[in-house]
Amino acid sequence: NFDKVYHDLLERITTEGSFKDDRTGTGTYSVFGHQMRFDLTEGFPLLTTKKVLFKMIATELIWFIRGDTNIRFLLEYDNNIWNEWAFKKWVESEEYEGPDMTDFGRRALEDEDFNALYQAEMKQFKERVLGDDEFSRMYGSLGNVYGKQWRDWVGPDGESIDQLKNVIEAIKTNPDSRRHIITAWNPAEIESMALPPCHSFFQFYVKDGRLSLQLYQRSADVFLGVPFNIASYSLLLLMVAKECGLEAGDFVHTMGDAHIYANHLEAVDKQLSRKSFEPPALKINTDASIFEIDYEDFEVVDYESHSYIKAPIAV
Ligand code: UFP
Repeated sequence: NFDKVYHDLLERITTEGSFKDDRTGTGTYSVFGHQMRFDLTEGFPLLTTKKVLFKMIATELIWFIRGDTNIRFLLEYDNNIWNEWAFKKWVESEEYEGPDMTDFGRRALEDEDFNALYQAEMKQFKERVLGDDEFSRMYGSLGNVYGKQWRDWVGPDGESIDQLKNVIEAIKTNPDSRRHIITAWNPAEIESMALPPCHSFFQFYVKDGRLSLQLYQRSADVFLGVPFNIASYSLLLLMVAKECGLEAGDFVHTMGDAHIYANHLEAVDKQLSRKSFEPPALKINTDASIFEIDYEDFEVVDYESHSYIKAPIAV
């Protein structure tokens, strides 16, 4: 049961986790080192004890696969998950002349008047990224985040390395290899990223016609981020398996700092009190290559879930 694997992690952190300060100033309960395993022959691990928005996950993954690092593509699908990071770069830039947005994440939660101001500023920002090419190039871009590293890692002589393409080729021609690795953690470019990669490094493994994938996630916001990360990498595994003519096996999710933000504890209790449903299935209705699959080609079949649970994101 996929939900149980996740609930076990929530329970482990709420019982064993120790309080730890963090970069955002929110405070977390945290454990170091945890592993979950999802057998994709049993279904698609979209959690059912709260509603998880598949569209956000799928459009973000397609964005990574295409090597895109500008939030414009996401905004075109009404996907707002990366907005805060781009917005942060904008309001901290020389060019920004609007009201002071320092610490906007926390202040928007605490101060209604400020929140109204922030919402208006964010709305304008999104409109400009969507409508103004020059502005979008400057401020819609998140720097050298996942898509860039997966598809266009720049080597020591300026050459471009397409990790995703290389790994797919290697899985096809040399399935037993122990080097099927993609890394987004590029130490030379951490400075130029809006957010250093959380899901940093992953490896594929082929056995008996099945492809498995293990992810190392250095930092895991277990309530808000992890349900997305599970579905995202499971979807990637399904896509790569299809591309290579293999069945999908296990998604293995290994975490470093696995934490629950102090202001998510109530939401966690609520989710833990819910009973799970059967997991949905995921269909890819196209024979297009992994590099051309569109959001519209995916179909989530029989997804029954409890309602969405809202919780503040720590920026
Ligand atoms: N985070 C996730 N998953 C993601 C993502 C971010 O859990 O896919 F992009 C969380 C982890 C952490 C915060 O709470 O975002 C990043 O902060 P830091 O860089 O300080 O670890």
